[in-house]
Amino acid sequence: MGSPNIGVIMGSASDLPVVEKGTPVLEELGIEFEVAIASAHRTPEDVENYAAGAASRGLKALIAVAGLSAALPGVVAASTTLPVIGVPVKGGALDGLDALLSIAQMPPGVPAASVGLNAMKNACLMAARIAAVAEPALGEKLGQYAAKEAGKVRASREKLAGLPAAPESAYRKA
Ligand code: RP5
Repeated sequence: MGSPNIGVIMGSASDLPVVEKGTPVLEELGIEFEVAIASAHRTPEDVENYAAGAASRGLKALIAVAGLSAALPGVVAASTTLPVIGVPVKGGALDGLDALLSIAQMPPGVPAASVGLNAMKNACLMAARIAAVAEPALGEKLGQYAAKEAGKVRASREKLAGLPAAPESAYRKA
């Protein structure tokens, strides 16, 4: 067990179901990660300390998961120079639109990337791509992962049986 490369911080334990939908891809890629719970509004000092110390602990990218006003990714981004990927959690009165916009609409000078609502797998893959910049072997694994995903799409065309499906040649360069 090496030291974690990726930190996943969530605003509440209620975000765990979203987190657990994505972290298996980090395990599949063999990436060490850690998970944390800290609220930008209820434990702000914990968030700032976690973010400020993340780089010195060897983390390469942070994924911040939050719903409602979703201040967490922005507060994390304000306390580190590591890349921060925000995951807006679907739910609440506005079904997550508030969280999505809160993450995406950061003020200039404090960048936080955002993926789509509950898109934890993409956040994990983006963090993996960031870590792979310094780790070619991980880039290879990401290539293999993409090839596997492409194979699933191609294999799914068999479901078009009985329908006027496009010929396989249609998917190849003329
Ligand atoms: C956010 O408020 C959390 O990330 C969570 O998505 C939402 C609700 O938090 P709880 O009331 O479930 O603790 O800060």
